[in-house]
Amino acid sequence: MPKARIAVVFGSDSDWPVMEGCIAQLRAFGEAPYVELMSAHRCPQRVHEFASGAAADGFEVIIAAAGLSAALAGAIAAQSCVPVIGVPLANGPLQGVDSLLSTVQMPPGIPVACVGIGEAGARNAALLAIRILATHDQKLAAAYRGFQAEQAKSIQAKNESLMDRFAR
Ligand code: RP5
Repeated sequence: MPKARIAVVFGSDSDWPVMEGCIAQLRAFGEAPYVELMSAHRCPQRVHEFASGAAADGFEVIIAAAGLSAALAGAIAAQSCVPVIGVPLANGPLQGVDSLLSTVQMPPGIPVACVGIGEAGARNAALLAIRILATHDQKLAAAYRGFQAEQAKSIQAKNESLMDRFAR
């Protein structure tokens, strides 16, 4: 089995219903990610081990998702040179605004690429990871162009149907 190039980590099993979509999107491009539950606050030692070994372990992109006071993406970025995509999750009374700000407001010198809150963000994180790998993987780049063409076709079809109903 080829080694995973992408790692998807998240803070709790309660994050799974959203992160399932991220993993499905990666698999749609033939990428089988490494997946692990880890928490910056609840198991910081494991996060340290994972982040400090991530480059040597062959990971090219890390997707890190968490809710509430979301420190996971930042904690990993602080201890690794692998690009980190943070996914803020809406797992609390502030509906993800807390995790969005925690993930996106990194201090200078520790970059995290933060996507939007929740399901759309989780899916975009997968697509961004694919784009990063596609910079040096021609097959993946071609698959991504196919995905974009399909997306454009679907919008065109929806527009046609709208025109049929309202504008013609
Ligand atoms: C965060 O706290 C997790 O990422 C999760 O979104 C949130 C709640 O975790 P649980 O209490 O459901 O385990 O660290």
